[in-house]
Amino acid sequence: MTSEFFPDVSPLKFEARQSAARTHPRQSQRLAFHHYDATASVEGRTMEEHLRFAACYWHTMRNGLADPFGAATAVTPWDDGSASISNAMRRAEAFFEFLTKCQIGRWCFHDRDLAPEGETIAQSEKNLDALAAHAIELQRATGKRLLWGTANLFSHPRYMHGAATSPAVDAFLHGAAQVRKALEVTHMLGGEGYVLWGGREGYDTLLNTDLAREREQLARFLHMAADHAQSIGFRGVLLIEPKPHEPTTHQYDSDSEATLNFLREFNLITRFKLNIETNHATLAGHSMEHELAVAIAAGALGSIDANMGTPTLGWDTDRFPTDAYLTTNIMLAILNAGGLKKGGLNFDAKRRRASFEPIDLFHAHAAGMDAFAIGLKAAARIRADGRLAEFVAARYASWDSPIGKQIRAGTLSLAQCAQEAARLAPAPQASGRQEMLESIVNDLLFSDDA
Ligand code: XUL
Ligand code: CO
Repeated sequence: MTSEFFPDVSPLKFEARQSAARTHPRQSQRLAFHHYDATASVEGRTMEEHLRFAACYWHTMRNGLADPFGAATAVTPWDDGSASISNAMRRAEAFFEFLTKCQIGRWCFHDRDLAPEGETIAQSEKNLDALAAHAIELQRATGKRLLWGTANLFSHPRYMHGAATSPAVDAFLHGAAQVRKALEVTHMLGGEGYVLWGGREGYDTLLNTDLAREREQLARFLHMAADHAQSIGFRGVLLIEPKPHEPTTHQYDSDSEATLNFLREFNLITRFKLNIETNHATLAGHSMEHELAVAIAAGALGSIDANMGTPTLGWDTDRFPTDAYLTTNIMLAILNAGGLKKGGLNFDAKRRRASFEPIDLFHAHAAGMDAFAIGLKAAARIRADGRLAEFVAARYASWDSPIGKQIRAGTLSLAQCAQEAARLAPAPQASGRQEMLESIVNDLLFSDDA
């Protein structure tokens, strides 16, 4: 890389909290990690190996921070605002410098954030090829890896009625062209996964919608995408990212359970895993823990889009995940499930509109990374302490009795269960002890040796 895009930012390092405070007394928070120590070991693996952080190209490089009431505010000296290839290349260089200085090992992109859309499909593909060639050089130079790629099938007006689920076959065809190319570019860049987020794959009103037909179209599209991935030798994970609504009134892959049901119904369950996003869980009226638990129970957790919503607002605010309870719950679920495997923690998150300076990109990601490091350490303490797991095991102990085992094995009929019930002596109920368990989590989260 020739020029420096963030000259005021030195590569971020891990610093113990006290030393940071002493060295920089006038700054409320120096730009450094206070919890994320990439090489520190937790449960026998480094934090870097556990957390597999990724930054997303769309929010980091392409989100000017406009909102429905006001214009973009983000200061981006590396971007001349044009749709030229040279501008797109410079942006990519700035992004890889950002990844390097922020110790983020992975990245994610949509075809259209990386390269400008052309007048024709051929021109768009040529533009993407040019940027992919540049990105592979930048990956080589910096050692960064692609977590996943995806295609934007929701911004262009041609997708106003959906892509795969559009009533117009042309939109389906155009979407197919984009996904084919985005899959190939993802493969070329060594992507560990490929995501399909059905931005407009749903309906705004049932008055104009044939829901059964649209769900079949979506399933056909997903089979085609999976077939193509296989035919080009792509070994990464194919991921669906559930979201209930916004921009549509209802999206067909609305939450983990609905998506798993859809995948099973259309014989796609062995081909796709889920990319679970916190703010999408919130919009679906679920906790992130719930969405993760459902995916994990089905053996279908693929990856995570790490952000958080604003519960008092009804939108996908995509805030950086700085809530230590949230990150603790997420990391507890991940550790219990045996780790992220080929997935990662992708910050699908954007700064608030008023956090407009380039340095805020670093503050925001560092805040998210530190929050996940806090969560990882707390989750490991909860597991080492063992009280939560013991409590859950004890709560189900009656299922390990001979009769419990028989029911689980499927060898008892309902009538036999009824006979057993008649013989039961009255047994005391056991408390669920929710508040006690919540207090144990608090104790471990805020323990002095944290
Ligand atoms: C939108 C969203 C997308 C996907 C990728 O809410 O999360 O950015 O992650 O298309
Ligand atoms: Co997302």
